Formats: sequence, C-alpha cells, structure tokens
Amino acid sequence: MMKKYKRYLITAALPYANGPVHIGHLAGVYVPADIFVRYLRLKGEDVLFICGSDEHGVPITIKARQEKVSPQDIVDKYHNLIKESFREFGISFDIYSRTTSKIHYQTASDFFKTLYEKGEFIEKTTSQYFDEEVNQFLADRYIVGTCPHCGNDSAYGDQCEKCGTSLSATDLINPRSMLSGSKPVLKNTLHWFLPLDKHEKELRKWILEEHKNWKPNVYGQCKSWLDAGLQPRAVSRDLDWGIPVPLEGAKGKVLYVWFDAPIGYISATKEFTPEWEKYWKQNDTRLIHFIGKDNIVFHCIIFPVMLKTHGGYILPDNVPANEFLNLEGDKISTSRNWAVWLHEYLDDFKGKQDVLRYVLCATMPETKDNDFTWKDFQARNNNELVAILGNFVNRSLVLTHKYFNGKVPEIGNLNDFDNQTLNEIVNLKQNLEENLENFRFRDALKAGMDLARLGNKYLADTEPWKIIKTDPERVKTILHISLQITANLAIILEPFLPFTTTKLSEYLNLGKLKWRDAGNIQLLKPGAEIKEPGLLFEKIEDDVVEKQLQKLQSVKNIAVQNIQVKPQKNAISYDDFAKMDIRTGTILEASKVPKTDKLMQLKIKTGIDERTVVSGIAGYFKPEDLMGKQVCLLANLEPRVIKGIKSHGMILLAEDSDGRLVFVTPEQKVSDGSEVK
Ligand code: B3M
Ligand code: ZN
Repeated sequence: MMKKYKRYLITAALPYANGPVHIGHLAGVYVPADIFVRYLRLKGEDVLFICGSDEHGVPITIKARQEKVSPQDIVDKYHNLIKESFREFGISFDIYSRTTSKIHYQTASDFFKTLYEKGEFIEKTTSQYFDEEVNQFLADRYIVGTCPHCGNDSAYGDQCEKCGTSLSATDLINPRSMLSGSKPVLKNTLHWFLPLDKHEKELRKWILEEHKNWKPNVYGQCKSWLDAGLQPRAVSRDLDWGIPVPLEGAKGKVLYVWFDAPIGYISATKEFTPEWEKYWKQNDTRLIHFIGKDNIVFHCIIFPVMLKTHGGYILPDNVPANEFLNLEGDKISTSRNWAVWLHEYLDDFKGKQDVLRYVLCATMPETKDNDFTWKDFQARNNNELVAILGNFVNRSLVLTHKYFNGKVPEIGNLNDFDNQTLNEIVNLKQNLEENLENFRFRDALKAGMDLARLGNKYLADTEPWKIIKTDPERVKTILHISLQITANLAIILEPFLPFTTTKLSEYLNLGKLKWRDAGNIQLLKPGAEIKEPGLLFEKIEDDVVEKQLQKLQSVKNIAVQNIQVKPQKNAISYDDFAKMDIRTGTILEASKVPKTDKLMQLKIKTGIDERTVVSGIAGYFKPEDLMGKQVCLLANLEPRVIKGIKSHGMILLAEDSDGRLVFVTPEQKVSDGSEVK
C-alpha cells in the first residue's frame, strides 16, 4: 500500500506553447497523470493537479519569426488551444496556468534573487556568438554549422540532430547565424551558473540510495548523468523573450527557460490556492512529477538542486517518466507535422475521448518506446471496448429491463460459479490498485477490463436468456450479480474512462461513489430502478481509419513535394577528388557508444586492415543488423577522436529527404578493399 501522506501534489510537464498537443504528449505525460489523480480523488485524498503552458524559450521565438508575429501572439494562440483541448479531453487539472503570468514572473524572479543573495550562483563571463548584423547574442538554436563529428552541415549550436552528439556552439565548423546568415563573432557575456557539481554527492545519496524504487528508465538516466559528473549550468541567456534577470546591469538577459519553467509549478499552485505552502513546504505532502523521458534531468537533478538550494521546499517522491510514442512506425514530429493532434482528434471523433484515452493507456510507452497505429486503435475499440465492456453492460441492463421491468432483481441461492465470480471482483480491484500505485497503467487498465471480461463470461456461461421461462428465480440471481459487476466497473474504470463511467453511473442511478465502494457486491439494492442504456461505444468502420491514414499520407506527400534538395557545393578539381581513397569494407562488429544517443562504434575489415570507425547511425540501425554488411568507406580521412574513441574513416550513407539514412554499397558483393572510383 502507498505510504500514508496527508496530501498529494501532482504536476504534469508544462507543454511548450509553440504548437498543439499530440498523442505523444498525452501517452507520455497527461493520460497517466490524469489517471493517477482521478484515482487519488476517488480514494478521497487531498490532491492538487498542476499544469500550465511553458511560454518562454527559443523554440517560441523561432516560431514567431517564422510566422512573422510576436512571441506573445504565438503563446496566446497555443496556450488557449492547448488549455481547451485538455479540458475537452478530460485532463482534470485543478489549474492550467501559464509562465507569462504576472504571478509567475514574480515567483521566478524572487526565486532567482533568493539564490543570488545566498551566493549560490557562479558568475562567469563566457564568450558567446554574437550576430553584429542584428546586434544580438545567439542562443544555441540560432547557430548552425558543420558538425565536427559527422560533417552534417546543419548542426545546431547545442546538438547535431544527425549523429546526436551534444555540442557547444564553438565546436561548430563554419558557424552561421540563423537570424542574418552572417558569420557570428565571439563576444564576452556574463551569465549566472548553478553549481550542480557542488550537489553531486547529495544527489547520489538522494536518488541512487533513497529512490531505488524509481522506474528503471528514470533511475538509469539519473545514474548516467551522475556517473558522467555534473557541471555548473547556466541559468540565464542573452535573449529578448523571457523573464528578465532581476539584477542591476543584467539588461538583455533573461532566465534560462529550464530555470523558470519548473518554478511554474510553484507559481501555478500559488495562483490556485492561498494554502500553496502546505503543498510545497510540508513533508507530509507527496510530490510527484509526470514527465517524458527527455525531461528527466531537469526534474530529477536540476529542479531538486534549485529547491534544495533555495531551502524550505519538499523534493519529488517520484518522477515516473514515460518513454516515447511513435506514430505508424515513425517518430512523431511537430516540424514534419507527423502527429495526431489532440484538437483534430476531438473534431474528427466527437464524443470518443475515452476511446483514445483507452488506446493510449493500453499501449502506453511505460518502459520502452511504443507505436500508435490507426488499425490498432480501431481493433481495440471494436474488439475490446465494444465487444467486451460495451456488450456486457448493454446485455446486463437490457435483460433487466426485458425480464424485470428495469428493477434490480433479488439475489437467490448462490452456486460455486456465482461465488467464484463475486470473489474475483475484489481480487481484480486489488490488482488494479496495486498496479496503479506503482505507475503500471497498462496492467491496471487490464485488471479493469478483466472485470468486464469476467462479467461477459459469467453471462455467456449462465445463458439467462435460455432459462428465463423455466427458472426465472435463477435469472434473477444471474442479473443481480451482473449488475453488481457493472456498478463496480463504474468506479474502477473512472480514472481511465471518465466519460463512459459517468454515463454508466447515470444508467444505474448510482450517486458519486468512492474507491472504497469498489469490491462491494451490494452497491445496487434489489428493487432499485435502472435506466434504459444507450450504447457506450460504437464500432469504428474501416473508412474512418482509412481517412486518417490518408491524412497522414498527404502529410508525407507534402513533405516529399517540399523536398528542399540542398544546392550543390562549390566545384572541386579532379585532383581534389583523387585525394579521396574510398574503399569497400565489411562490418565485423557494431556496438552503441555509451552515453550517446546516435553514435555507433564499428569494426571494419577494409582489405587493407581491420579498423575502428565511429558513425552517427545508432538512431537508425540496430547493431545486430549491421554485422557482415558491406559498406563504402572514406579510408584516408584523418583519424579523429569522438567521445574518446579514435575513428579511422567515414562510412558513406545517403540521407533521404525524410531523414532516413541508407548505406551506399556496391550493388554486388566485391572483395574488401576494392577502390571506389
Ligand atoms: N516545456 C516540455 C518539453 O520539454 C517542457 C516541460 C517543462 S516542465 C517544467 O517538451
Ligand atoms: Zn554530427
């Protein structure tokens, strides 16, 4: 059972207000958070559910430039769209605030000032790229250049999206400003750094010793960060969009978005209740952050350091981050419009919020990335929601109206099957409870659906419609038990399917039940009237799914039409080309480079020798698929050390317009070392 806390403070990651919410956000963060909060409320717990729009940061300024509007216009548009679509989808925040609110500006500024006055920051002057044409320092995403590791010429100042290496802007070869295209110059600028390294020892104890119960994907990522050694982290930026650094002489500098955003949880709580400190400052509050895996370091390392340094705040008891959801086998991408947007789903599938809640929970990427397909969406709706849950509820209520005038019949003598069925109701409730309390949402939902399966089987095996003429007393008992099961479903499925269980409770004339009522086999009294049921779910036909698949296909087609084939590079002489020595080779071994997302270490037989090559392909291929593959290799590229590994050469790959990487290989097998001319 959960450790007893007086109250719960549940936060959900603040979505960037530079675009709509999609199914990846929902499966990763908001559906699990809402399920957990609804469960706590059903248990009668004192719980606050906090969220809001994250309205600062460079992505918003980039979007504003693209759309030739102000950043405020962007955040106003998307904040309202996001807030409304969450409401319509039943994500039951107590408050959905925003980080451009006055209370947030005040709270974040005060928070920074407290740390500053405690002397907690390191003040450091660093040299940053500055665009003299637009007279502005360049944030990492505003600088592009050639990646020193893989040669990608559109690497950003903070990361090369092709090989995944994290970079600092000064690593880039031929850096260019995204604002003016000009070559930026390095200029000194003062910033404030949070000394994470100073807290490494305490963090190791707090996480690695005191929170071994955190999900393995979260615990593992924190351990990697700690083992790699923490560095001081800048908490300010040279930007004109954000919360101004509240210090004299800090003109043109704002709080780094990842410093200000988590404080948004606090300011939103303040906005919601004057009793906010009870939730944030008392140890009998359980704080839980629901986030996606890309936010783990900010919620498990950086924000806790901020809270501890400030003093007086509690720390999160758990951070059950989910992995990512893909769509039809491809990564969801806002920029490529490869997504199922929540507001569009709500338009296309009116009244079917619970179908999506159900599918996203049943396929939730709890421990590894998972895939959403429209075919699976249709199958789960038709074969599970309609055929099991809807069918069972419908038969129980319709037969009660048909045989007993819509009144709950008396229960008679019970046989073994009856008793087994009644006992199973309690077991399934306990199973669901135990899974939910351990953030195993898929298993919890399965336990809930197993109760509907139990009811379906009970009716199918007792066949009341066959014995109504010969043994109406027996039919009374069967339908009495079936109705008690439907009443239990109305409670235990509420966290997952709130719209459906509201309807079911109305049909059964059940008042507002509590979690403790589940497992009770006398929720409905004999003689109580129940309503004629409507259909809880309806079949989704092939044409509905086809329409969604066509919508995605048209996204793909537009992407193909918009292919921006890169302009040809400057002409070179034959002699320049002749200097390159390209050979065929065979991959003997392949393994991922630890602590990187996309680097692979390869051992290649080149006919000349066997050598190590590091390549940015781990995000595209599995090591086991590469063994024995013949490749082309630029053999005489000067060796370079990448993540501590000496790499001798470069594998040749073709990058398709949709970002896929394909090996350039001879069309027939040739001997290793064959020259490519
Ligand atoms: N705005 C969401 C993201 O990284 C980020 C979360 C902030 S929670 C304080 O997609
Ligand atoms: Zn790269």
